[in-house]
Amino acid sequence: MTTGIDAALVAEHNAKQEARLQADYEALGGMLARRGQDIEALTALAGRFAVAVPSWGVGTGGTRFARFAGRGEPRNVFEKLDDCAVINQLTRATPSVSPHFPWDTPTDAAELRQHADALGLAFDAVNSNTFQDQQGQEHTYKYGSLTATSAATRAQAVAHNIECIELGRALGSKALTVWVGDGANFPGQSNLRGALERYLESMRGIYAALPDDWNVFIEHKLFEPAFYATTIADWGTSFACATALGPKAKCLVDLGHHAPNTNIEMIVARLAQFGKLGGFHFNDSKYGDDDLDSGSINPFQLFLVFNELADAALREGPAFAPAYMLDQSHNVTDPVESLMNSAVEVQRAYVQAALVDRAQLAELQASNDVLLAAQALKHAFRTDVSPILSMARVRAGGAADPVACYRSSGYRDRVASQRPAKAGASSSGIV
Ligand code: RM4
Ligand code: MN
Ligand code: MN
Repeated sequence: MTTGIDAALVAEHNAKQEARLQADYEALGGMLARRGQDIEALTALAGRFAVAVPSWGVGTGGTRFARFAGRGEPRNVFEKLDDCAVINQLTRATPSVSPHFPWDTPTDAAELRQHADALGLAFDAVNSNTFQDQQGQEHTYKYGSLTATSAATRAQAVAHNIECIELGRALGSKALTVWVGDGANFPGQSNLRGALERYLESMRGIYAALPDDWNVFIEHKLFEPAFYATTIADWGTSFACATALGPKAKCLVDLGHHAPNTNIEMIVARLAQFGKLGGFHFNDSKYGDDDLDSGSINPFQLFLVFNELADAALREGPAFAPAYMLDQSHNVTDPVESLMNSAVEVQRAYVQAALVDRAQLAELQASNDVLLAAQALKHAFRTDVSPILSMARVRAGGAADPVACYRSSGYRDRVASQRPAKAGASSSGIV
């Protein structure tokens, strides 16, 4: 087992940053106090924020053209968890991991859970995979899985999802995320309505296997790998299916799964209003399902999503708790660095949204003061809350500057020597 980063090294890093952080924190605290805001309350809020890390994100990703392997990539789910633990150790914002089966299927689930426990990690939603064939699989998913015209293929896909629920139970998870690439590449290839009817029938089989305290998250995506018509392409279809299935079915919003310029925050508001917002896959995108680092392209959009979430939390009360997960592919950066940075960017949007004076905004909206209402949001978005995020981390035992601390630890060099590259490892694809 790879041990994380030496606590003494983190303490030394924080000691070096202490004077600067204290000065920045006091300056920001003074500025916020003049606006009637309490920095301590915001720091406590930041400390309560958590987003799950995708197990598949700690390996170097790739595209359908190529994959350029990274150094010291985790070779199995245990090593993936070791890397996830480092992300949480330094950010204190990622206490859980979302696993993907069969990529992460352990031979012994109890052993995996023990490993996670020892690292201080829990498991968030489990993900099924019927978008690629696995070795020894009887029926191909080439023409679809939950929507396949072949009943045997559909049954196999349903059985896989039920196995994921069983595994998830053993790991302490409480939700299954279902994303399928099913759809058509040509007009005429598939009966559009028939495919959705088959999807619903398959999902009913999966839904029936959910334990009482579980949810199933339906993840929509506009296109890819189906380029003409994707069966679950949009939030409307996702919402209709979640409604048809029942209260345990909810919608999952992956920020990269929409057409460019889609108003994602409005989708969030709609799903929250009708009680179907299950969770998020955070990432960023310029064109499509780019899986870029959260906040790297459009941080204002991320802020606006959290602005809707803050509004929903106020209206719905403590029962409103969508699952926050990252879903990214790191092709040219160190995945640990990208995931740490991304967790902090999502946390940043969460804290910035809390800066919005909702009562004042409601008044501005009621009096149609368009300019000041827009400025109320911009004002919050422009506030640099970095000292709050750093202080929350340091107080929780994390690092003032996670990437700097990680680099000085030499973790990547250490795992590179412990994890020699696997001969014949995949040269393309997302994992
Ligand atoms: C998909 C989708 C799913 C993820 C796979 C790996 O595009 O975002 O959430 O499980 O990629
Ligand atoms: Mn996703
Ligand atoms: Mn995706």
